[in-house]
Amino acid sequence: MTEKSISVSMMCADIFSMRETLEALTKNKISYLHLDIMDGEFVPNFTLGTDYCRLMKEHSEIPLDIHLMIGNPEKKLSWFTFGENDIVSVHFESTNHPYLALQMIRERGAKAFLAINPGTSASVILPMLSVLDGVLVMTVNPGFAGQKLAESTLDKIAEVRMLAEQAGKKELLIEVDGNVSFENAVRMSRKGADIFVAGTSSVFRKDMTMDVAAKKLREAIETGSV
Ligand code: S6P
Ligand code: MG
Repeated sequence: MTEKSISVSMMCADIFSMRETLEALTKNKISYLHLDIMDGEFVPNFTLGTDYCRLMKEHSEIPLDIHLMIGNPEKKLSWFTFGENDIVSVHFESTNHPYLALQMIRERGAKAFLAINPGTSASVILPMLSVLDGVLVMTVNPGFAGQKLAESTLDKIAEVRMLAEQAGKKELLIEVDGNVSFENAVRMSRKGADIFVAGTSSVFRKDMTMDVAAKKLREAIETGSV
């Protein structure tokens, strides 16, 4: 089985204490920095951008996990700093050319993930399995932090896992993004998720320190209980 890992949602981090946050994330052995890129069209919000990616690459050793919520990402990939060991996700719903976008990500040595919205069926991954390293199952509507879990997405995690195994692609990674609380992480882990995006529901909670929250989340995903 693949080792389970945590990717922290940087749009939830306090920009005024970024240096301390990056040190704390390294100390807590966080696997990825999840960078939400929005264009105000594909989703109704703006968040992080190209300079933010570049700066994170310059100031942290932690691999990037770039989540592109932008229209026609294949036309804009060259704007972003990423390479080997990084993950880049493009949305199935954001382009007529998801296959091409995934190929372009892999050509740069990064891991290509297909992101699917709560209303998109798991089966859309099938024609793209050969150019995919992972699937990002959105467990809330993309656009905002602090939302409530879309319950139907839990079974979709298991469906993605089943489809990949049936196709002989056991190594396919499944990432979950949205309301990954300690309790929901347990449920997602049991359904077969590998990478957990940690935002205001866990690592950036106001009522506990990052050290405590990261430890609790890791226990939840590894042991399957809270
Ligand atoms: C939402 C975005 C996510 C959020 C994350 C926040 O569009 O893709 O990555 O930042 O879900 O986490 P939480 O725990 O506040 O839902
Ligand atoms: Mg995201």
